[in-house]
Amino acid sequence: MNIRTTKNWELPESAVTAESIYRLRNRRDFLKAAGVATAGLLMPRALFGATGGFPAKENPLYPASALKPTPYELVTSYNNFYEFGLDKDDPKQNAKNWKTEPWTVELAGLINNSGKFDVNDLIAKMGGIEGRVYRHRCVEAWSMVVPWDGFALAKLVTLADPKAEAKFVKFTSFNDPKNVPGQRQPNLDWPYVEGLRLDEAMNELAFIATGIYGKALPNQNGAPLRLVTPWKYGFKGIKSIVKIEFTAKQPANTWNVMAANEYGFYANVNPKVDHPRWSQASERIIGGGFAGKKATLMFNGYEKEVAGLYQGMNLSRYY
Ligand SMILES: Nc1nc2c(c(=O)[nH]1)N[C@H]1C(S)=C(S)[C@@H](COP(=O)(O)O)O[C@H]1N2
Ligand SMILES: [Mo]
Repeated sequence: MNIRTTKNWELPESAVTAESIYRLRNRRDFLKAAGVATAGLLMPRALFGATGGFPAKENPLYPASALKPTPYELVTSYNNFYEFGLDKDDPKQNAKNWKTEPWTVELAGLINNSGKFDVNDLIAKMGGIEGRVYRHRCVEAWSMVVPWDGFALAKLVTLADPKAEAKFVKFTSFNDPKNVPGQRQPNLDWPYVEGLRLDEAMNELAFIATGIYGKALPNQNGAPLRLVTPWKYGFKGIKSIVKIEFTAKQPANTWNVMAANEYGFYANVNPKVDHPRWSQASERIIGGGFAGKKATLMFNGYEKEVAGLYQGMNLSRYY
């Protein structure tokens, strides 16, 4: 983000697939895959709902009818994932053959139920997955709308069963420099880490995504599971999580370590608190063309759900 500017913040119109076309094609792919499966060939497990819980039922509180999702092609080709390169189209290319199955997530720290969980077992323990369409606002002043699949982070916190001393949740991404080219570069401190206050983690909006558009997360979007906190800037949404730890003290977060005057711990979307090098008052809508700009909303439009978490806090100081 403060390393260099991206060379292509917009893709050519030809790269955009209308959502209706996407849906049709997706259904056809699915039927084709199901046919192949009965023939006994090996297919990704997540396609069948045998694991992963697909297809997910849309949560009526966050429906696609309220926010128009950004086309699948853009959500999966315009990415920030510095482990796989600095340009927006690098992760799709460079993460293509990276192995994310099987995958284990460790629950640790100040909890009663610590241990290592296979991601598919974890999803089953969560009671499966649901669909939620959320706004996504990057600190770089662009935005998308993403139809996620996954489960409420609050459910995972409940499973972990925090002790009274636990006040924060720390998330850690994988460390795999052998297979991940960006981790052989010192662009950021690896592994990528993030954190939330425990009450933020318990908020109804905080979500662990395991899919988008009704199928498993592509690697470039943080397979097999990543955090989604739609009222915060995108960098809080740590990808490809291997460890979730409950702590008494506020954990470090990677972009804050990189440039503390530019990226805070809270990272709440706030049109009135500018980044030192650019305004946060408005945002470019990815896929919106030249006219695609809009005013940024307080807490990214989720004020009703989260404002109570920050009552009495100075949001310019705690940016
Ligand atoms: N591990 C890891 N997680 C990460 C990042 C990263 O570089 N590495 N980038 C963050 C940023 S800045 C954003 S905007 C979102 C982008 O998510 P998306 O590519 O699915 O839109 O992922 C976040 N999570
Ligand atoms: Mo971001």
